[in-house]
Amino acid sequence: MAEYALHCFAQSGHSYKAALMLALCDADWEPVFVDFFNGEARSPEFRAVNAMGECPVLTHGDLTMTQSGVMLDYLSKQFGRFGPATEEEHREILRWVLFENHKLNSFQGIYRFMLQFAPEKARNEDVNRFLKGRVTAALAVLDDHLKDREWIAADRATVADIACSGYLFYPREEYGWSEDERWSSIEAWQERVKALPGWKAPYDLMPGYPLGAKT
Ligand SMILES: N[C@@H](CCC(=O)N[C@@H](CS)C(=O)NCC(=O)O)C(=O)O
Repeated sequence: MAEYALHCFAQSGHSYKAALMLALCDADWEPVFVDFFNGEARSPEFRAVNAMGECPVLTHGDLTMTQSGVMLDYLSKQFGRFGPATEEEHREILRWVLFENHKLNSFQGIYRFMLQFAPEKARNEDVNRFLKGRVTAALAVLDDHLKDREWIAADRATVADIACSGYLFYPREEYGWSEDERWSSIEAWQERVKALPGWKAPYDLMPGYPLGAKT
């Protein structure tokens, strides 16, 4: 049995943040597949693990954690990696973790879900246009922030970079972006993230891709 277990599924960008952190820290961890698209996250068994009914869930010994930001904070302390060096950095990291959770990854996740996975009868062009607008606005904020800096919250990679990675390393096609919808500073930053030792793409870290596959 591995030291850390992460309840997750391949299409979950929120889970990817924790999975990526574990990979970058070279942790002894294993994914526990959650059959999200068949309703497992709504089952009483899963609610007993996470009353919020969300992935990811991280277990470490007797400890069970939910919310990716909490996991990143915990793991940064466990491994002494990607954390803040000063109180100011701590505030800056927290600022970006809150932003990604509320404005970036929340809308990116829902937008992609509506495009790729929602049942036909739930799909709605107006809703998609609204979601795309929210995602685009959040990406513009991040892109502008990265215009003249290498990393999001410090002079090196921190959990803010890992948190913002959530949905950004899924294939572009999944969002239906056209070729001219580009964010050059984000894309340059993505190359730096990819160069971190141990980096892997979401579908190489978590089970359930392609849809229907468990491993
Ligand atoms: N704020 C949470 C968001 C987690 C989240 O929304 N996870 C999705 C999967 S990617 C989920 O389980 N959604 C279920 C739902 O919203 O009912 C975090 O950062 O961990």
